[in-house]
Amino acid sequence: MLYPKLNRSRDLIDLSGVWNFKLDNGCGFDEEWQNAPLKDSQTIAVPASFNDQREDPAYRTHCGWVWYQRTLTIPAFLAGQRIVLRFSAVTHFAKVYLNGKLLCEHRGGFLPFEADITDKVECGKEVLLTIAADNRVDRSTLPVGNEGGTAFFGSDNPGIPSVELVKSRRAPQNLPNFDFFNYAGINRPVKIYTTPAAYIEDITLAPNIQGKNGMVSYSVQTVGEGNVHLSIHDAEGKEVAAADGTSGSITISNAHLWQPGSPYLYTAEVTFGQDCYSQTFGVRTVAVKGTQFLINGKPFYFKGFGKHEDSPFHGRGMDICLDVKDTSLIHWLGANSFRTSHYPYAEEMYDLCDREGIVIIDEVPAVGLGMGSGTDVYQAMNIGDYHGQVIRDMIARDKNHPSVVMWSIANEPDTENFPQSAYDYFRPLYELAHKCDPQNRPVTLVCCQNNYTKDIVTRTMDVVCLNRYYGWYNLSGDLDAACDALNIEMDFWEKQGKPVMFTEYGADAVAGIHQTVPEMFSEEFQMEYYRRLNAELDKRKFFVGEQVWNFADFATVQGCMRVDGNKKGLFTRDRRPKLAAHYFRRRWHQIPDFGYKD
Ligand code: BDP
Repeated sequence: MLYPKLNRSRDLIDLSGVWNFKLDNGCGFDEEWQNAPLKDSQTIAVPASFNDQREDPAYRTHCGWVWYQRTLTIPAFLAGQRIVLRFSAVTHFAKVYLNGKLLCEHRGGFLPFEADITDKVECGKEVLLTIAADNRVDRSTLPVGNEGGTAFFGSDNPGIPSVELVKSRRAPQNLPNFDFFNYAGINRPVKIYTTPAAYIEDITLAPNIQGKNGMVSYSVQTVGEGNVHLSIHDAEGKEVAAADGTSGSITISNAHLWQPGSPYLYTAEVTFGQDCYSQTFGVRTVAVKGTQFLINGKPFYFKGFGKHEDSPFHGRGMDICLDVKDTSLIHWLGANSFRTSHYPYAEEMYDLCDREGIVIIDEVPAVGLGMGSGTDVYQAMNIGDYHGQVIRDMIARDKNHPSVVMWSIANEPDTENFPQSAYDYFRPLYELAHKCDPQNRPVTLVCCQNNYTKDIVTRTMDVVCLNRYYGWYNLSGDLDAACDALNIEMDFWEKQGKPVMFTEYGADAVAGIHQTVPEMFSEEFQMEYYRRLNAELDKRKFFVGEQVWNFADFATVQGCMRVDGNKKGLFTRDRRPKLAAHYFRRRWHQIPDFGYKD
């Protein structure tokens, strides 16, 4: 799916701003709120999560539908163009109405969807746009909610009659089976774009390297009559290759490669009849060979983190200034990568990373699948087809980004209690991800700390990605024991003959708590934890990356294990460095992107 752009054949209207908003207490659809201006509405910023924008506690605890509304007029001079309404993400389920009529629906809160409104609007005439968004998470959504149970890190001791009774009487609640606040609403931009009647629908570019040249397979999907012309421009705007036709292969002589730290971008200028579109791409390859992760044929070492889209006031709302700031901090640290834990991020971040030379592990919102449920979720939940659809949609959206080097098809599913069920569930999804990707990038699944000897899924991935909390959730505070246990597990992985990396490891540190003798929750302990574990990881040749948990402190659901959110950040939520950030800055500037373990 193409990102909406303004160019000589396409107009672009951004609907960001202050909209009307109302929480639905259960009667919105009966009263048909979509038909008329919302009564007693409140103002709300779009894009942004609604949850932290007002002091009403219901904005944090609401469970169900919310309504957004505004009027708009498509300019009269756009008559004759094809007009498309596009949502970059509405969390988690959306119904879109134009003048009260249902235009489209979309399931899933982290990927774009759009609707052709050419025949639904009269240019020059005002229309009423209403979006109903549902923030509920349950066993049919990704991420997964734990209806009837408790939220992640919530706790209710079973068997206490008063507690059980109150729970059964309580109004439905969102009980996320994941450790980040369930920020919802119109989290990403809403835009209108136009194209000529015959238009370019999609562009796919798959680069390869042959000697000094770049070989780019391309295909252009079009609708209507016309001829496709493709012209490749270098970073200075000079044409370096050209071709005609909807698909083929094109050679760039003496190609500049895209690589972390040195992000050279080419642009494919595609024309089709009256339409045109510029798609940037990089010439680079990604492969797994033995225990190495290769970018452009060279062994790459991941230095970075799991992140979240999370910030004060905006919640999970797209914040381009924050994205730029975060990429600056990534460079400041000497890091080179992050994982889009635990959902695909806003498209703008991938563009930025293409330009900044930062590597991304791109993850679907499949988090919370089964952990702690005690039942075989793979049999009980009918979610596999939808999970597959989300993988398809994410790859369709992000396939051209050189920054994306690996797909993650889940975070911490239950792979231990029902190993065969888990394998039967994930194997087809793993194969699907490979099949959908024109660049055939490595595919992984991020595994929870578990009995790794029973887990038969993680070891079948292209890269073994481990979340490990030795010294924190296990062997708490005892770093000697943590290092011992880590080494025992690493001996196991060494025998599997795969590249292994940490996609999470970490310790909470409350900024400002200092100790001469480091204990848990102090900044010193967090730093010491990393220093001790890294010393062990450095001894392992097959170990290809350290992604810490987390880049910055972030908001979570309330719970007795969380004090004002998750405090495992190297930075505070407002991006002030903790001691561990300074430690990693010293460490990572000394670790090269390539050839660290040679
Ligand atoms: C892992 C999860 C991550 C949590 C983290 C933690 O993948 O989402 O935030 O642990 O507990 O279980 O800090």
